Amino acid sequence: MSNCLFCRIVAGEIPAKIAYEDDDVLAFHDINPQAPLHVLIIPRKHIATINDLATDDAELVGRLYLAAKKIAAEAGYAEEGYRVVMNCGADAGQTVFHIHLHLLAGRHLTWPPG
Ligand code: DGP
Repeated sequence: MSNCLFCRIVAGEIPAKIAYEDDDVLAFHDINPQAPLHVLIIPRKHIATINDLATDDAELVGRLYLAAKKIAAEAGYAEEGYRVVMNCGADAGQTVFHIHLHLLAGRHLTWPPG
């Protein structure tokens, strides 16, 4: 989708600091990091929200989590811990409508989130 910010990052039209990539998944550092490590993990394919997921996307979503695990481990946070979260919709704070996992690590994260 040409008007989707994250599709434009996938297309290389907007620069991003890449943390991980494969044929189907792209991960890049958040422009406004909320923790020492804050990476967004997205499918290359445009899916607007969790509400738009299809059964066939199940493996793809699993691969987003495997990418999060890999990035966290390579950054040295496997033992200390990290948070992986996906916002869905305006009330949850979703501002970019292309699904993305937030991977946050490197500080004590409180719960519940605000
Ligand atoms: P959410 O609020 O869950 O939709 O998260 C969207 C995130 O995207 C937010 O943490 C800031 C980040 N973001 C917005 N625009 C850009 C951008 O142009 N580049 C990068 N790297 N991150 C962005």
